[in-house]
Amino acid sequence: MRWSCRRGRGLVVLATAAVALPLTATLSPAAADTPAPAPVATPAPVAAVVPQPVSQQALPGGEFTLTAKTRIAVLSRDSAAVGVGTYLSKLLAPATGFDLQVVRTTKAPDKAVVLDPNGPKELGAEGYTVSARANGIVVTAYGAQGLFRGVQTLRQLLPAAVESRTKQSRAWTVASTEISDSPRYEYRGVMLDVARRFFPVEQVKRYIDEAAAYKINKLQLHLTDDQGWRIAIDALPNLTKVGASTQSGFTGGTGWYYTAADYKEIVSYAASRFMTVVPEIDGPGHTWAAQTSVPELRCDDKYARPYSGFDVKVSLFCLGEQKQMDATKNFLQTVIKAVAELTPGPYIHLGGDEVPDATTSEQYDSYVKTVSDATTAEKKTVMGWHQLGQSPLPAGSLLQYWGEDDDRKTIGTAKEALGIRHLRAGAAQDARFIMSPSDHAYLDMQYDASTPYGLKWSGFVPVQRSYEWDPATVTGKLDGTGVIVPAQKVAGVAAALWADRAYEGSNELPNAGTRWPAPQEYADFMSFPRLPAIAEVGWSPQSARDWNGFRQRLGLHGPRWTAAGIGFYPAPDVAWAGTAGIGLEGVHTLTTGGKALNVPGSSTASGTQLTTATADGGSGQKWSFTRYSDGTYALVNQASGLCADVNRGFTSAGAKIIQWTCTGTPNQRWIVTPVNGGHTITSAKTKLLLTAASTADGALITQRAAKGTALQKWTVE
Ligand code: TNX
Repeated sequence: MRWSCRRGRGLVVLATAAVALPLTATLSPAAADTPAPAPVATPAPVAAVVPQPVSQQALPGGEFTLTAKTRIAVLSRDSAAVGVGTYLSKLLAPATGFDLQVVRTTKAPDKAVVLDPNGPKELGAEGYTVSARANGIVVTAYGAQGLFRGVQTLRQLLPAAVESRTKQSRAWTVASTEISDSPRYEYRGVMLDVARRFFPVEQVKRYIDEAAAYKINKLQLHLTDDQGWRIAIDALPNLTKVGASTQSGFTGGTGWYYTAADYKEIVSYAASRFMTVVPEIDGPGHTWAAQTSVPELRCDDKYARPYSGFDVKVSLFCLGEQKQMDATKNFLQTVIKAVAELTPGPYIHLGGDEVPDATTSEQYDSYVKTVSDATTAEKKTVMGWHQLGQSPLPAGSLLQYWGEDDDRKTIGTAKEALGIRHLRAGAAQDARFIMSPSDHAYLDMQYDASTPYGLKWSGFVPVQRSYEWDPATVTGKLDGTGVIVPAQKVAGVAAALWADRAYEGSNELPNAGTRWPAPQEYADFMSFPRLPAIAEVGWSPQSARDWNGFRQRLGLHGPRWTAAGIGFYPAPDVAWAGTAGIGLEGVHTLTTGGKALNVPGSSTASGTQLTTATADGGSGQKWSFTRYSDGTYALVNQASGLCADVNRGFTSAGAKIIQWTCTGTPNQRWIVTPVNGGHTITSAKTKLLLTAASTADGALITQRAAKGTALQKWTVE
């Protein structure tokens, strides 16, 4: 007896289950202009596993309780399988405070967590079963990789607090359940744009862990672009001396690249999470950084000046002159050889996207031939953006499709988009494909108007959009017909976190006051909850996926991310569990500079300017946050019932913040953004920040341009 989710009428459908499971209610979407009520989620009947397993059955019977004495028993001498046991023990240690012993044995002991890699071959490399009963848990797979995937599921069967990095005093129980699972697609990737924004090794490792928890198994590193070259190549020291000295918005760096040792460390850390690193060396466009370092690549033979800007299509190698073609060939052979030697995985991604419009097809073809020859010479598989499909490719190449609905709409018409024609040309060469449609899988697209970072050229991508698509039909027309890439040629999916606009206020170019979050902070906010959504698109059978079930299962992961310290976006379309994931809905005290946001004298008069004052616990200092469907908040004072308001919607810096009858107009909508150790509170209308004049009692509140100062950082309690 199994339960499963089906598409249709938007309800979680429960088949006859062994125990009565509460049916989760469908929540109606909030009307656009009224504050959305705080979503109420029913507690999960069984643990909410993401990605959704192929089958999951709740069983009667008691719970298993993990204690300090529980052993992790690995039924194998295989070091990779034992390694998964050690990984699990270390994973559980911080929150439980247990140092669980890992034993190798041939017989499953009682009351243990048993890892058995000797399951049937039919499970495949990544399939597994989890059988949890009161007297023990058994994870079975065909090899270590499947065990690792099963361990990620087991982790989600434990209470959310297990993700905490500090010891939590509580019972560690797992309800009786039976799970059987294997992936839809072999390739489930995520790309980090370390070229536009350099991610230090530690932050890459952390991201690997976050992604591996959702069974992502490929990490594409976008290592080269106009704004930076990030991988050391011994024979070409300028690439890191000069080419790595810029990022989008930064100049003068000396260490913004991975040494060979750094890169190896990333590769081996990823491998320990059964994740393959796919290095990307982009060209023939996106190559300005290379041209700052190797003048022979340029028609004028001169070093290009380092570029730290925000544009695309700004560069091309000199393709046409024999002398430069020879230099380019040498360069590519050197680079590809060095990267191939450092990369145990089968793929090298050659980019191929966004060349300047004037590029001829002869130039493009000649580049693709040179670089793909260099790649196959190293016995690596050619991967590239779907534009690469326009040129002849080696057999078995893998193309990454990043088109959007607007391209798909042209399929079969007289004016097919160029991208669609390139896609067709790639499909005609029998290439396999990874699906990264920009309007579903690009993590740098803004969720909604409140998103402080990223772009929206492919439209807003709320969580629902990142979830509701099918890799098998995403290269067809919107009605699902006219599919260009046949289903059997779809190798998987990949999310892509571009980082050319990884700063606050990214709808405009940055200025001196712009806040640049740490790469990890940017990555967390843009990836969670969308990366888990894309992970499920790649893993779970299409028939087992439905948005209404997903938004409730996903909502139960908010507390996990909170416990793990992942700074996620509490997106309004997810049914967050309890209070943990629902953002800031509820009543809060706001403090800055040690003083509380205050209506002087708890006045109920409309037009009273807000101040900060010594905290007194009174209702004049209590603010109820009510979220609108666009992700902004109304801030309602609890003494007056009036809303925080930019006086008459003035757009000038220095305008007063007053209280006024709540109207829901943009000058009463506030974008509340987590910043290190606090929040900024930005007017949705004016994009200026709620700012206290000083730390004095009665300091006046106005709106000011973002300066990153302490009096613009609010603690929300
Ligand atoms: C397009 S689509 C790019 C990147 C940008 C990204 C920003 C593609 C393969 N390339 O160069 O960073 O848009 O959204």
